Amino acid sequence: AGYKGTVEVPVGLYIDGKWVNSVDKNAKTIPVVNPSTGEKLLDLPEGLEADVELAITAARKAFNEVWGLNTPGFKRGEVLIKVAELMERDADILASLEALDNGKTFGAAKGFDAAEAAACFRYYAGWADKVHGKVIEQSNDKLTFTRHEPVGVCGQIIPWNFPLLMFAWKLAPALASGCTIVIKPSELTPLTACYMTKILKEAGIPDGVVNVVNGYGPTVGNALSGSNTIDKVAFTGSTAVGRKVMESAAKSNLKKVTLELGGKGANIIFDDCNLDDAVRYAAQGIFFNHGQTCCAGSRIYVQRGIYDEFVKKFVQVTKKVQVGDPFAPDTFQGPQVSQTQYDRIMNYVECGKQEGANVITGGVRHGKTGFFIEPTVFTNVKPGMKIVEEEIFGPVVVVAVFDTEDEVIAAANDSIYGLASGVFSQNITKAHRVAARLHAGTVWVNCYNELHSQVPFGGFKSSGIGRELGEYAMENYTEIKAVHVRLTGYVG
Ligand code: TXE
Repeated sequence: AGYKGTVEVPVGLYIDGKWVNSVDKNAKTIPVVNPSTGEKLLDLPEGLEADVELAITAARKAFNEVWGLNTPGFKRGEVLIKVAELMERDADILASLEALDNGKTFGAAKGFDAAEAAACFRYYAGWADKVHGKVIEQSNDKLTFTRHEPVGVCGQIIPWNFPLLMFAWKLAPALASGCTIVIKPSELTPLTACYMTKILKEAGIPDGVVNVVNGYGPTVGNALSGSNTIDKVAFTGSTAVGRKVMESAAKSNLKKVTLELGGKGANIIFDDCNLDDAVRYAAQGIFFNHGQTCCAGSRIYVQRGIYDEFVKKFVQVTKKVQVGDPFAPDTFQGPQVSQTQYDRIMNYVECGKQEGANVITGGVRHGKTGFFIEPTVFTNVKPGMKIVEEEIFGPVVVVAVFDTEDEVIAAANDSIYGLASGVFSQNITKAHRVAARLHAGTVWVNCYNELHSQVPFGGFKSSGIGRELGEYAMENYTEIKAVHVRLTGYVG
């Protein structure tokens, strides 16, 4: 599977509509590695702080002169539809780049990442001409209304687990609102963002409206969050870096901040569930995207009555997860994204063994080259273990047993994170009650990992601030101005 032709990918910085290299002589290159082989694909020219400044200047000019309220909403919408159409035209190319760079399977990259990313642009195209304020009735001598204005220039920092989809989640609502953007892809997975610059240009996004500055976090990322001239920063990544982003924002101009951070999803399986469905969703909930998903169901809690049977069936399904070449049609799980992530995950596996948990399948490297890990299931886990508390971000799941609803709610909520959870039960009353009691931004009932552009996504607690997607994301990119108009003379 995969795209068979030849394509040109502009691997540099995209500033003010031009593909350029850094203006800083000290700029070096970023090695971009194919995680399936561990070999270097190319050296990508890095950007530095001076490039961020140029990109911000271009974005400010575009905001003041071209985009924002200079382009009516329906026109912005038309361009976003065009972006979606071109992404659909080039889906094979985008999916192949994603598979090469990130290691996700071509099938998932095309069927999920590229498709959902295009759908996200299409969805926000519909919002672009529906940014409305309100008239607030006061009295006959006064007109009061609100304007929902674009925030301005936005800095956006995205991770490597869904490079193209995160690019879309960030760009689409910001562009629909009328904002202009400087975005930093992850240094590990820059290729789809590089290709997207061609699509943005072809679709008619005016120069300067979107600027892509590739580079590392402490340089380019920090220059965005610490800028005094950027109006808002949106970040997806680790909770540790999210803290830094918020701190830099606070120390600079107090720009608006939205954060989408880590998770440790609790997936609760009651003994009155449809067991076969629960097993399949639980496996998909953790192994989708090789476990590199912030909302992964990485803690499975199973009620005692079905625990043994669940574990038996879950191990059978886990053993059937095909690990291997992302371009092979039957592969479900490719490599982890990098050596660093591979090492991190294997350290957690070792740690789990030392803490006394049992590996009942997996726990070892898959193959000899690349960063592949066998899907891994731990049982005999206890609260307080690192593998129960910390985000592993790999194909590693812990399965625990519970007796009562109160007990499992307490265990599920006993986490610094609150991104997503699952509930499996055929008892509709119980399922709703449990969904309401879980401290999480998303609760899936009798399903897992369902994401739609229309539905908000984000975290309680240390999983983040704000919501992406849906109508809610438009709020992240708009400022509300209250205008009071006195219709009579001076009132003392
Ligand atoms: O993430 P980082 P890493 C979690 C997951 C993973 C762990 C580490 O648990 O194992 O984080 O991954 C940029 N200022 N998630 O270290 O560093 C960086 O260049 C500004 C969960 O790769 O947070 C990249 O573009 N930006 C997560 C982005 O932050 C900085 C997805 C994310 O990388 C920066 C990824 C700085 N000082 C990892 N330092 C999710 N929520 O889905 C780095 N960056």
